[in-house]
Amino acid sequence: RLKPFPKDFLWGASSSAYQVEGASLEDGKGPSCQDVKEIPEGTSDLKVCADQYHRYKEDIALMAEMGFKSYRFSIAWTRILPKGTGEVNPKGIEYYNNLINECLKYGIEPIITMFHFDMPATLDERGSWGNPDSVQWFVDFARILYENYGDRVKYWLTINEQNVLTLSGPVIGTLHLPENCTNVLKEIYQQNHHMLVAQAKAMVLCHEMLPNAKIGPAPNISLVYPATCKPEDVIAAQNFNAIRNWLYLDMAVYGIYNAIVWSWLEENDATPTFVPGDKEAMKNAHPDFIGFNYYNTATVAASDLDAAEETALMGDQQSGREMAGIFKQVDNPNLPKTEFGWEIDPVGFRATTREMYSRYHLPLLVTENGLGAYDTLTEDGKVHDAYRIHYYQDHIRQIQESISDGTEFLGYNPWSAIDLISTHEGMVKRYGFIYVDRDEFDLKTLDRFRKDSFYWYKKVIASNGED
Ligand code: BGP
Repeated sequence: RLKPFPKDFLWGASSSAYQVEGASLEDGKGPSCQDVKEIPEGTSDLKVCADQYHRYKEDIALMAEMGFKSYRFSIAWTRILPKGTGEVNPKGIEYYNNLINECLKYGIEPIITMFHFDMPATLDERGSWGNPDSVQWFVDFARILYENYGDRVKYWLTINEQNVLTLSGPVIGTLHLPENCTNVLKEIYQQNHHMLVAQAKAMVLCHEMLPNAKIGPAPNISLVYPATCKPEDVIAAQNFNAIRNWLYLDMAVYGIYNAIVWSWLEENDATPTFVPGDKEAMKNAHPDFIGFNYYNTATVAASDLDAAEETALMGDQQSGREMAGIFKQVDNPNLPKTEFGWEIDPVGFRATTREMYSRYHLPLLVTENGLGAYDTLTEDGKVHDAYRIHYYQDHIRQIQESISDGTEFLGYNPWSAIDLISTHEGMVKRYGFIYVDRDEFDLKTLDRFRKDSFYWYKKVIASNGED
């Protein structure tokens, strides 16, 4: 009954510049908000990471050995523009030219994320996404990327996990609240609005400058389940689905604000301010596909908190979130968890993609999915990560189920190609097919080792998903 994967399916994996590259202030790179933020206690800083900046040739060769058809990576804004705007750094342009060419040498399609959590520190000081000028900063940066790489790069992603930034931005170190902020919700959704407009304008510009390129958003989309079939819980699930997921895709695809979110913002005096040109940009922007990250679903019940207790800003992606009267996140008793407490829900992957395809009718490109775990390197240089193989088997199977249900997929680029620094947990939480020999604070050799999942994924790709 299962349909095969499409012939040109983009099997690959993902990374982001600030988590994988290292060389954080080398060859003219300016600091980003990630370089100046307070590093969570007990975790590594971002100076060396997996050192991909110096070892990209070896890394791409290993990806080619696995048979990758694509590699999704991000461009560090401050490598290209050390101060965020103004002068271009030729060394930065050169690095990504080399990286792109290295991919193409092996027939690996580069998929470029333009913004992955690393706002230039100088622009951060000027208010980051809270500054209305941030729209133009981003569009100017996008133009430079299109001019320099557009002749070879076909797939573009705008902003990684804009929805996670909006829900938890300060936790990741990317969004900030101004001092003495009186309406947190309004401030955060104004920043979100700037990102939405910046994304829309970057999509329009991409289509103008590069008629053959394809561009899409890259939010983190996870279907929200009601905790029970109590109608109040169903309403709570619809609320969180709108706030967490559909706000971003309704805007990216249809250029409209989701009605449930908009009236919630209105009730809280928190609707964003539009400037002339915003509406037109939103209406004129049409993504070619939906890029999305998926780790797990969320489950919610009705919230009986009153507004006085409300926290507009949420914790990290996994912890119990509550918005007074709107929803309350609860554990799903049917789902196992990873060693780091993240629920594992492959069937929810199928459900999420069916829902997305039904709402938006655009091909889906998985830009992240994966299992963070404590891996161990044996003395003879092996990593036995059967748990990761099982995780991937289950999720890939559900993509095939979803394709058989009638959805359309462009590719699968899980997190991550190679071990890198996690957003909260440093180096101990590993995701890669390729092991990097370093500890949290001891850089050791930084040598690369093939995990068991490396050999397994190679077979999956060679058989186009049949393994
Ligand atoms: C996504 C981010 C990635 C990545 C991944 C895993 O939200 O886009 O940058 O880090 O999650 O998260 P973590 O590193 O916290 O385990």
